[in-house]
Amino acid sequence: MVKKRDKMKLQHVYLIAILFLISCNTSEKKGTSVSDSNTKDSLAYTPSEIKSEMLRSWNAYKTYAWGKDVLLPLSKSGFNWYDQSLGISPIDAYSTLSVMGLDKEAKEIENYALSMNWDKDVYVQVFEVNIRILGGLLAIYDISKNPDILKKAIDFGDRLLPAFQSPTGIPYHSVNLKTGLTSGNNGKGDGTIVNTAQAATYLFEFGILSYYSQNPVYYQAAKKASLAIFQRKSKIGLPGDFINVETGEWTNNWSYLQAGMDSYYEYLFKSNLLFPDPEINDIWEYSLEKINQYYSDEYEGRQFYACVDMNTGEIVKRSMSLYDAFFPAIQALHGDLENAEKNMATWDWLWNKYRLLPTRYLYEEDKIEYANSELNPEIIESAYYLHQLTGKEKYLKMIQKYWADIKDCCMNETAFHAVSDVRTMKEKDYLATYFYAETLKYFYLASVDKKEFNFHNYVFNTEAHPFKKSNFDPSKAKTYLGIN
Ligand code: DMJ
Repeated sequence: MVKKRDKMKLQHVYLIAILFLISCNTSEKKGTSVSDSNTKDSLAYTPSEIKSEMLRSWNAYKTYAWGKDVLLPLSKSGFNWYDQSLGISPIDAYSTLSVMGLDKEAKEIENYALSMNWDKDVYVQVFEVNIRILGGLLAIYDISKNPDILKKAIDFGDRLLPAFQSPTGIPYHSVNLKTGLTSGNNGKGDGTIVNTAQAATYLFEFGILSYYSQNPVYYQAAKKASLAIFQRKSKIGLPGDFINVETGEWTNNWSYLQAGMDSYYEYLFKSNLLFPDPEINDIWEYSLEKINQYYSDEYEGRQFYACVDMNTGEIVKRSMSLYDAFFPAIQALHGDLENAEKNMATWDWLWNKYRLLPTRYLYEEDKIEYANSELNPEIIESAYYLHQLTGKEKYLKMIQKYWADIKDCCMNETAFHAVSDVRTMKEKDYLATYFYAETLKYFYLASVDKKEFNFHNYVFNTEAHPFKKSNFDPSKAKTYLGIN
């Protein structure tokens, strides 16, 4: 079947050929090609289009999955991560509905969050619920200033704290929200083995929770976990990717930017933007140097970041996962635009190969390792940051292309759906909660005016919940977070 987008492209080719025959000299003189302006015009979208797609997808959740964690858009039903629902989609969706000015829908979620009772006898993944539920609740509070929401966030944070009571201070994989017992299973043991992102992606949300509750206990727990990872770096200065939270021994010695380590690095950088902490900032600066020294891999003229051995720095696998597309955003915000732009060009190249990113791709072998795509946000996030920070039109065009491709492959009568293989675009019955929290938010923000949302005034958590910098006074933060 010829895809809609392919048909559009064919029409453009004919149009361009005709225009070229008629007036090739003129277009050469102007220095802009006809194809450029055609592509731009045909792919441009308006904020109201994204807003109405958000509303349509949100209403689909309400119709078919209300009260469940996730919408299954093909079977038109819902799905819970655990035995009981944690309301993950609604809590994740709030900040996007709110930035879009969909206040009635946002208020509905605020009330829903107030009705949640966290005293649930379920083991939850500490990492996942921290970025989505605690991050989501804090975003609701940051925007609504409803003190009862803050109480809900504190209650939730208190229920995560027992996970950090390990001999190393690194949290166990899972914690029971009711009993505080730790356990769970991530497929590698009994909950004592976690990956580095699960170990140390807490500085940001726990910092905000400490700030608003004026109780350093949360930030201090998060900081202890991040320090525990950093202090166990190898002789050449790299952390590994899996660790035993009780013995502090690495159980795997690979090191990379991909899922499993990504947000450890992200939070070393981002938490400093809200809560300057010299100790964490030094660790970030040190880590960035090591990333550039060891992960950076210029291969066949493109900038990649490889998987390396934490002890030798040797490349063990030339692969990229769609999650590490977050890194150009971090590089750009840090001020390294040169590397950010090179890195972004590589992600865009991979997107153009498949018109979506596969979950993992082996660039040396030119082969897909995991072919599914859950409509993840990272590549859009990075293009958005680069557009904001360089002002270059080409990044907006990339975002417009990503939106056109996502509509083409993955929009259905219900909402949107994931795909199980980017080569065949086979539909998958799942709509990740971060599609609401992140993917649609970045598309929307990329298309609105600075007056509506000024990128420079916010810092986003790893789930794209935006926090206004002016809400946090750095001198108060020192006391509230216990920063020396
Ligand atoms: C999100 O849940 C977060 O961004 C997380 O850090 C990893 N990536 C997913 C979306 O791809």
